Amino acid sequence: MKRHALLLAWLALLPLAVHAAQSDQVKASQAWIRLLPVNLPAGGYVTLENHGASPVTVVSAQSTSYASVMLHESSTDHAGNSGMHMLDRLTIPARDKVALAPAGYHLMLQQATHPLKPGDTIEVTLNFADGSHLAVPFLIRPANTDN
Ligand SMILES: [Cu+2]
Repeated sequence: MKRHALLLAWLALLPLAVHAAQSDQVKASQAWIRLLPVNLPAGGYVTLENHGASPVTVVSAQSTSYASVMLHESSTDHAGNSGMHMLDRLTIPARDKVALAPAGYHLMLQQATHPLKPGDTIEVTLNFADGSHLAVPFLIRPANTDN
């Protein structure tokens, strides 16, 4: 009887195993970085579209071109002061999209590991909650780029 219960438990887990990797459900587009002078932290922007039937969650990001990449959200408090805070995850609902854009969600890239100039393309890897990864090319654009 015990063995039967174990088998049932195992079968219940099967649907999870056949789920596509979160990275396979996501299409990244319009990825760019606003390059600021004197090695100031740069904002990274991208539209993430989830084509899957289940939500996907970005838990971190990294790049060989920056020492640190964080998920941030810009916000304005009731007094009108703007600031930003770190997010430890960003979820994209099933069949929906989330835009990382100026004044909202963004990647904060700090300490470039090599000289960068407008027109360059660097790779940023997004890490998902299920352990899958998506490497996204980001175009480096000048500081005065319009949103
Ligand atoms: Cu930020």
